[in-house]
Amino acid sequence: MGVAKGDRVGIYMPMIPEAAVAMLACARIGAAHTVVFGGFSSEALRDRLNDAEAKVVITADGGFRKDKAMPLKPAVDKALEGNAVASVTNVLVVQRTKQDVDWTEGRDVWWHDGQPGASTDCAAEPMDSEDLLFILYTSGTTGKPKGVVHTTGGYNLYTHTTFKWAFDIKEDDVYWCTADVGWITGHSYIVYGPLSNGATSVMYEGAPRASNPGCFWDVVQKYKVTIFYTAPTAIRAFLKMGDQHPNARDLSSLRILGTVGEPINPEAWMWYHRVIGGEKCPIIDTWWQTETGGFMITPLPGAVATKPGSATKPFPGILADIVDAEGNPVPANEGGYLVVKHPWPSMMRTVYGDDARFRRTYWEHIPPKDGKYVYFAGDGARKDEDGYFWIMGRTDDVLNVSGHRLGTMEIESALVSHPAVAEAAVVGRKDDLKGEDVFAFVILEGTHTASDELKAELKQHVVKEIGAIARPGEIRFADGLPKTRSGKIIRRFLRNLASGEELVGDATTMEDQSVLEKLRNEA
Ligand code: 7RM
Repeated sequence: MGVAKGDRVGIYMPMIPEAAVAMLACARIGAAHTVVFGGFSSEALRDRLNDAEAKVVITADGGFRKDKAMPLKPAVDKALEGNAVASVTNVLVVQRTKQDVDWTEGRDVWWHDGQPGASTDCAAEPMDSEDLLFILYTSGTTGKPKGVVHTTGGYNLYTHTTFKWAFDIKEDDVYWCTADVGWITGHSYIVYGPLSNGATSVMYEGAPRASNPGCFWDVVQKYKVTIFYTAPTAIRAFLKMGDQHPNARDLSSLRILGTVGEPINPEAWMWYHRVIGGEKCPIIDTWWQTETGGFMITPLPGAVATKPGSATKPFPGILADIVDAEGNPVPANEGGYLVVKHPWPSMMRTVYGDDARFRRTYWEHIPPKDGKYVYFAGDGARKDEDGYFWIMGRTDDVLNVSGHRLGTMEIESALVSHPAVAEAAVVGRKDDLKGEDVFAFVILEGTHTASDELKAELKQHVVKEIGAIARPGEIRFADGLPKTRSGKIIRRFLRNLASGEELVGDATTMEDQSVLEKLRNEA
């Protein structure tokens, strides 16, 4: 298809081995992949393909998701409709579900038609260590996702080393990470880290669900998984489903457990340790980000004593600290901003096509000290008297729903793109299962009236614009939003209202005091 070094390739696939094959095929010929999570909508896919100016899209007819065959190819067709992504010349399609698909002659190619006759030899393209390896889009504080840029040498070095040390990988281990390849965890700890170590790795196209509450434990038993890496939201879901499911399986092969994506509550940690790990497996709570490429704060199993709920200490070579808004280190047990004070191999290099945004977002939030800039992660945290890090969550307008990052602005722009919506403000509300749930305050355009039907329609609209992961759990119609005199929405109050708490803080800076009363009465 003429893809060469420096080109970009979009990947929109289910969790099948061909997804990893596609990523590594790009890497081998020097093309950058940009994987878009299969749960994202055609609109979200179109924006990312356009931003990356992808030349080819690799997809599948569909994939299996929670007992259903979910179509993927139609979303690609829709994203590309009317030449909406002018850079795309071809679509390569893996047959997975055998669903009917529309076909654009000359553009679309079946994987199984393209493969026969192709040479099995393909020399690796020589790359500079700083050449682009991939772009992965992630949510930030504006409506437009950031294309996080990772490069060849540093990223591979760091994912290789962190995987080797934090999972203590051995020749006969069977490792399983339950993430999707559409997220950074799938990139670093399903594809690059494990495979560069020659690890035996399980890839699973499935998700915990009520219809099959033992599915994960069946996989562990069947393949004698020794190292298991998942997210707190999944652990909480299993905890709720009951001990009988894991107890009915042989999980004795497990020796190390890991978690990632959000802070793990001590209750879930203890359950994971007791019921899944049989009280014999160390748990590595790994704090890191799309931007950091690999683990930043994590215990090394057996070497660093754990505390339930703490990611413990920085990985060797990582200089992390907690500082105040001026960049001064804060005393033990005081909350502050989590920063990294020294470069590391797999740090993101820039926001694709937007160096200014890279500088602004990560390097200018905390002022430099003695001319030294620090990397600001967007998280709040504290360090205890033993130097252990406790991550407290995002300090910016980023939500963490079931371990998935979503920008409040992204969801707000999706809502406002509906003709009935004049203004929207989105906040997170604490949720036992998902960690956080999307709560939207919506002001309607004059001619539209509030109704349950409209609420349902708006939720569906967000699903269409972004994807099911962004569907608001609750929408509340409002006449006005709490704003400062300069017009900034006071999100703190909205968060209080969403969770039914008392308002915290000073309301006197508000322009219109009656707004809050009204919002409270709506509940
Ligand atoms: C790997 C990943 C990053 C954000 C990050 C945090 C949160 C991730 C942990 C965590 C507490 C953890 N990349 N986060 N891991 N919070 N403890 N072990 O999730 O780019 O999608 O999200 O996730 O807020 O900034 S991500």
